[in-house]
Amino acid sequence: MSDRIDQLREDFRRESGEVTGEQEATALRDRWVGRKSGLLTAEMKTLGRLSPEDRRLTGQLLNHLKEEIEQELELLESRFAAARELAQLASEQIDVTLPGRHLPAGHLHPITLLRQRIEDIFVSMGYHIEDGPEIETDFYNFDALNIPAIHPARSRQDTFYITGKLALRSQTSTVQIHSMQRRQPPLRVIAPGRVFRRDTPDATHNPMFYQVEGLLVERGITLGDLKGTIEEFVRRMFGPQTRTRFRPSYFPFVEPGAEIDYSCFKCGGTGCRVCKGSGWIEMGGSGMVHPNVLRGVGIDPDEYTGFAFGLGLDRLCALMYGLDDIRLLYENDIRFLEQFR
Ligand code: 2NL
Repeated sequence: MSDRIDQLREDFRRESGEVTGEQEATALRDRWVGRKSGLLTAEMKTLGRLSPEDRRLTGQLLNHLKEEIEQELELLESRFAAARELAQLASEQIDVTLPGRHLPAGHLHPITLLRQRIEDIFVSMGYHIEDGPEIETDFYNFDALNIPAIHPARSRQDTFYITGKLALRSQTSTVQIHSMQRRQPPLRVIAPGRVFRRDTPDATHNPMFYQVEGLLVERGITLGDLKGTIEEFVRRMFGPQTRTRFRPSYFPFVEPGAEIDYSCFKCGGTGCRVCKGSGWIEMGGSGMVHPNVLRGVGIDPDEYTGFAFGLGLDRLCALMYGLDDIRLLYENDIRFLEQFR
């Protein structure tokens, strides 16, 4: 009997030595220790036919062989399972040092960047940002602003008319006229937007450009409030050392009116290429809102006073970024725009 068991052992060893893969190992397990038709299982079932003496001895030998076989099968299976795992890991390996894929993302236009900086400063001083139509009646564009019927700004030479009464707005004051009609003072409004004037395009002119206008109407407002507000604005915009200068000027919608200059952000006032040697840069116009303008929107100029100002973004943008031609801002040349990323 023990010869037979030795033979079985030898057979198993030979067969296990020929196994080359996981499936073959499983087949080997079925063939030898499978519950139904395993060779060893069948051998165990013959034990019942033996004498108690032989059964004990043969049983021991068979159990011993079974343990050997189980051990060997487990060894084979774990070896192939480990190999499979390694192969899978190798196939799923990723190189974490590879550079990422570049996702192209957009960015803001330089005029937008500038507009947002200005808006942030005035919002922090309590102003609301307001918007309005780019096509206006001549009431909002001219009459409400105290611009005389014969004023050259009304001419077909200077303004883009659509019909006799409708035109592309030539300043965003139109938005502020709407604001004053809609709401009662106290009022603090910023009106950024596009405006249109019939200019021949050149390095410093474009028939469409961007403006920010501001308007404050409250009780007891004076020219001092205008100067203080503008001084605060230019310091926040160009740095705390920036000085401001007001030159008397005339606009039909204010009285008195003034042009605002600020000390050059490049040279600080000593004179350079940016300020053309003068030390000063023109910012825009301003003044105390004309009583006729207030009356026109139903505000009593004896009860309320206010100031207003307007500044252009295009030339400011060109100065700040060193552009020699404002038309660059509208050509949408990607090589130009990408520099503001
Ligand atoms: C300029 C001139 C200015 C205003 C704009 C204004 C608006 C209202 C009433 C009174 Cl609703 N005034 N705006 C005042 C003075 C000057 O701008 O040269 N802008 C670039």
